[in-house]
Amino acid sequence: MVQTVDSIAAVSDSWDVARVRADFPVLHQTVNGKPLVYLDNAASSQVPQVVIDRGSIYLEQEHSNIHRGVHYLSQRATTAYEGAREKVKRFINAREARECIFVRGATEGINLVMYGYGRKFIGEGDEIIISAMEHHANIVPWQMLCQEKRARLRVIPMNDAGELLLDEFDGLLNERTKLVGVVHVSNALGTINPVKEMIAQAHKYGVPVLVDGAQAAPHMPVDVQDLDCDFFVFSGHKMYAPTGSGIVYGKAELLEKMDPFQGGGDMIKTVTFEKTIYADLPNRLEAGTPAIASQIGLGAAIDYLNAIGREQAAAHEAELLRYATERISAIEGVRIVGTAKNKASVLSFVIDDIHPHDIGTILDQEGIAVRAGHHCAQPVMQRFNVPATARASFAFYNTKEEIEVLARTIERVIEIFS
Ligand code: 7TS
Repeated sequence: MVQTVDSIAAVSDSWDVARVRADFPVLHQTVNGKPLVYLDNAASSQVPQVVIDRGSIYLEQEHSNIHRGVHYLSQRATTAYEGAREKVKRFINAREARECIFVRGATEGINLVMYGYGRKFIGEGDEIIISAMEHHANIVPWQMLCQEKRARLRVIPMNDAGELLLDEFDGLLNERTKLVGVVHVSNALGTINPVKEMIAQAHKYGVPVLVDGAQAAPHMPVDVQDLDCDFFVFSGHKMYAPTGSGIVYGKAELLEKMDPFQGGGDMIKTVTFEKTIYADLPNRLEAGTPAIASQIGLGAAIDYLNAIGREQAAAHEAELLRYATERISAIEGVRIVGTAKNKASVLSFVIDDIHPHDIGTILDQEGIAVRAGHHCAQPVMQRFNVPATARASFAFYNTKEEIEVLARTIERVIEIFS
């Protein structure tokens, strides 16, 4: 039977992790003969049945192109797609749905802002500020822009715990600063940055701020009006939706000033060989046929998160992080990378004399999925003087028992190598 969000009872006071796990078919399998322990949620989280079913409904009953058909199926697909945009609007508390632009993910979102806003409003001698803990997705596009425009990239440093130095940030802001790009939650360290304060700091200089919310949107309530951010991007596949879904939120007045990222169908009012008049928001920034099924899935994932209770989910994840930090940092030879006071859902660690890839491989043999590598944040690795880390990242469906399995397997890894 097809599951709908209405059929999911809200999980109340105490977090019923077994109940929530039952919603995720992928979790119930063995890997290398062991029950899967999925702790790579920062790379991609799993998809609940209700989201899978919503995708199937689209493919079985609604599949057609949006915005252009007068026929029944196209109207149903358009209603579902635009309905998903409304859900996103409420999810991040945007003022208007047209401020939510569908993209393939955070990377495409940041590139959209770079092309549409950066290339138009940032020039020679201007400065862009990012932080020392950005994912490559929030570094490379700005480097490309700086190279093209002869602008300068400046970097907010961090301390040994992985916390940004806000006094240094203040010192970097000046009349040449044209944009700040900062990650809300670091994927490599787990640090939750005080983005609201940073945005207020930047706004004193009239500088717009892009927040990379790829690791924040799945784990904490986000209110773009309260943050007063100018742009906010996230990926659906890290928040229980399919790959190919994601959002750039932008304040309407900024999105309206931007050049289109791509030209093509669905983003125009009229086209002649002499001139094209672009469509209004959001269409002018969404050229071509989008990932309709994926974005509808994002809408269903938002419904799911609302149904299970985002705050209780976040509280459970905070407890998992607390428990994992205490248990794993107590193992001799393990060092946690990223010890900020304010952290979310990510535990990066290294073990003396054992390469993280070896740790990841042995954990995999035991059915445990973690990520080992630089996490697309090589400057973070350089800052902490490690080639890579092993990273366990938690979702609300993980359990303390899984963390115990992880901890015991880490102890075995150390034994094997000693
Ligand atoms: N920003 C942050 C903070 C991220 O963690 C990621 C992906 C991205 C941007 C890019 O997102 P995408 O969906 O466009 O690829 N981070 C990770 C990770 O930590 N492991 O795999 C992907």
